[in-house]
Amino acid sequence: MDESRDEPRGPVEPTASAAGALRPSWRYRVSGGFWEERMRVNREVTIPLGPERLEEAGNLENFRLAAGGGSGPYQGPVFSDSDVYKWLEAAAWEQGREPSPTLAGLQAPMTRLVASAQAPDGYLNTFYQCHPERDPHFSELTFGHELYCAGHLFQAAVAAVRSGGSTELLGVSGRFASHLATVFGPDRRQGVPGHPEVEMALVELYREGGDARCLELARYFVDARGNRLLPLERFDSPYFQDHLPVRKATTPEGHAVRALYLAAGAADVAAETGDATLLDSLRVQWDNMVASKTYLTGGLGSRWEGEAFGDPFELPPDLAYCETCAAIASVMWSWRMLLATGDPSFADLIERTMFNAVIAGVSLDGTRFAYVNPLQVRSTGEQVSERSAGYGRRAWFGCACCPANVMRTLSSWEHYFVTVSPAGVQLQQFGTGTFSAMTPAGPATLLVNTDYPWDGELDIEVLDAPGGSWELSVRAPGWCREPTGRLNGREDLEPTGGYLRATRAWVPGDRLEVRLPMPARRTSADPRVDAVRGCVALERGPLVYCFEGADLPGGADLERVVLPEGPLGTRALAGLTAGAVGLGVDALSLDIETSDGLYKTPSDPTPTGSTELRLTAIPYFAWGNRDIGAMRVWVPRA
Ligand code: FUB
Ligand code: ZN
Repeated sequence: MDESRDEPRGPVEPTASAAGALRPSWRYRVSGGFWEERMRVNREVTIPLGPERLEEAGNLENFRLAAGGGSGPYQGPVFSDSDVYKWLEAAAWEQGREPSPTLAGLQAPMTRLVASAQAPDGYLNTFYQCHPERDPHFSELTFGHELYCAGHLFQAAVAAVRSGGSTELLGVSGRFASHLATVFGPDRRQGVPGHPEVEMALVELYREGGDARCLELARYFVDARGNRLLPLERFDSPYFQDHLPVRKATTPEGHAVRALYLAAGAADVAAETGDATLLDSLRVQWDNMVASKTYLTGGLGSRWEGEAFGDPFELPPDLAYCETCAAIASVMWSWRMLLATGDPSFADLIERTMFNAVIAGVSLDGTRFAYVNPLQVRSTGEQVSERSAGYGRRAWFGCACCPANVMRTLSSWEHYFVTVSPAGVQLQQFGTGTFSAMTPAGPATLLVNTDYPWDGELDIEVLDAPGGSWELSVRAPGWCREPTGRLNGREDLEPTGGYLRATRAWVPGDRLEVRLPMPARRTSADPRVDAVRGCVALERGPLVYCFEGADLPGGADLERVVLPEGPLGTRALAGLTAGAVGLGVDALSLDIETSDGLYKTPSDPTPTGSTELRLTAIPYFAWGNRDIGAMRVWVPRA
C-alpha cells in the first residue's frame, strides 16, 4: 500500500509485517446501482437519525452525567456508551467517503462530550462513573461491558483518523488503552472481557499508533480466554466462549456476537503475531460454522436463549434469532480471514451475509431496524419481545446494539470491495463505481459498470494503468455455476481458485467483461436441518428470496402454501428498491382438515384439496417493508 497517497483507510489495516495473503486496497467509490442507494439512505436518513435517538434513549445524557454536567439517573443498559461510539464510527467513515458539514456538526459536539467524560487516569465508562458504589472498576467483567465499550471507542477513534478527521478520540483511546495495560496482562490482573470486542479494537489501535502494549493486551485476552476466568452469572462458560481456549475450539459456541467478535479479534492477533496455529483453528471454526450453523441468509444464532448458536443443523427458520449484529460480526471475521488466506469463500460469505442478513436489519427507507431476523414469521404468531420480527422493524430498542452497527457497516462497506496482493488486484465485491489500487507495477484505476445483484454482468474498464504487468482477478462467486470472463472481446478466461484472472500489461481502454449467469434457482434444505426438511428456498445470484403474506391473494394462508416443481420466472418489482427483480412461481395452497382439532392431520395426511396460485417471491432483505404479516423463505415441496 502506498502510504504517501492521501486515501481514506478502512477498518482493518494490517501492518507491513503482518502475515496474510492479501491486503485491503484503497476504498472503492460506489457511484450507482444497488449499493449506492443503500449507502445513500444510510448517509442521508439513517445516520442523521442517530443523535436524536441516542438523546431520547439517554445515551448522551449519560456522558454529561459522567462529565459532571448532567442530571438524573444513568439510563439504558450497561453498554449504552457503545451505541454512541458506533454512531461516531459510522459518521467518521462517511466523512472519509465525502465530507458532510451536517454530519460534522453532529460529530464534533459528540466527540467533545465523550472526551469530557474521561477520567484523569484514562478510564471511561459512563455506567461505572455514574455508579461509584460499584467500584473498583473491572470487577464485574462477566456482564460489566467496560472492555466492550472501550473496544467500540477505539474503533470510532481509528475510523476518525483514517477518514482524515479529528484525532481527539484517538487521544482519548490511547489514554484509556494505557490505563488498561496497567490493569490487565500476564503479569498483572488475570481476566477477560465478558463480551469480546476489545481484542480487534486493540489490534487496530496498535496498527494506528504503533503502541505494542495494545497488541500484547489483545494477544493476552485471546490467549487467556477459555480458561474459565469469568465468574459465572446467568449463563455457563460456553455462552462466554470461556470453556475452551480459542485454539482448541472447533466450532463457534455460545452467544453469537461474542463468539464472532472474538474470532475477528483472534484473526487480527494471528495476523500481527504470525500465529499460524491460531489461524488454522479459526479456519476450522469458520468451516464448521458455514457447514452446519449458518442460515441460508448468512444469519447466525439459532437460539433466543442466550442469543446463541445452537447445535449443528439446529437452524429453525421461525425461531431463528439471527441478530443483525451477529451477521455484521460474521462479515468482520470473514474479511479478516479473506485477508489472511486469499480464499474467496470468505468473500462469498460476506456477500451472502451483506445482501441478505445485514441489510434486512434496516428498512428500505432507512428509519427502522430489525434486531432478530428469522426466516419465517407466522401469520398467527405471538410476538414475545420488542425484538420479535413479527412486530416489524422498530425505530429503536431498549438494547439498541443493532441500529448503529448497521450504520457503521454500510458506511465502511466500500472498504471491503477490493484487495491487493504481490500479484495484483482482486475485485471481491461488485457494484457500479471506480477504484484505484496499487498494483505491483504502480497505481491503476478501473471503472465497473453493473446492475448487480439484479443481473450478473460486470463491465470493467481500465482507466489508468502504470505500464508493467499485473494480474486482475474478479471473484467468481460460489453461487455461480458458469462464470466467464472475456478480455477485450477476444480472450476467454476460465476461473481458477475461485477467481477469473488475467495477467497483462494493462493499458487504458482494456476491458474485461465478466458474466455471472444468475438463473433463479431452487435450493433444497439439508435433511439434517429437521425444521425445514423437505422444503425448498428460492435464490437468484447472491439473493435469497422469501414469500410475504402481502403478495398472497386475499385470504390465502402462507402456512398452507407448497411448491410443485416448475419453471421460475423473473419479474420487475415495483415499490421496493430501484431495479428490484422478483421471482414468479406456481404454488398450491392446500386445504387441510385436522381430525380432532389438534395439529395433526388424519392418518392419511393427503390434503383434501388445493388451489393453484401464481406467487411472487421478493428478496429477503426487502421483507417487512409493506404491511407486516407472514413471511417465509423455506417452503415445503408439493
Ligand atoms: O451485550 C451487548 C450486545 O447486546 C450484544 O452484542 C448483543 O447480542 C446484545 O445482547
Ligand atoms: Zn445487536
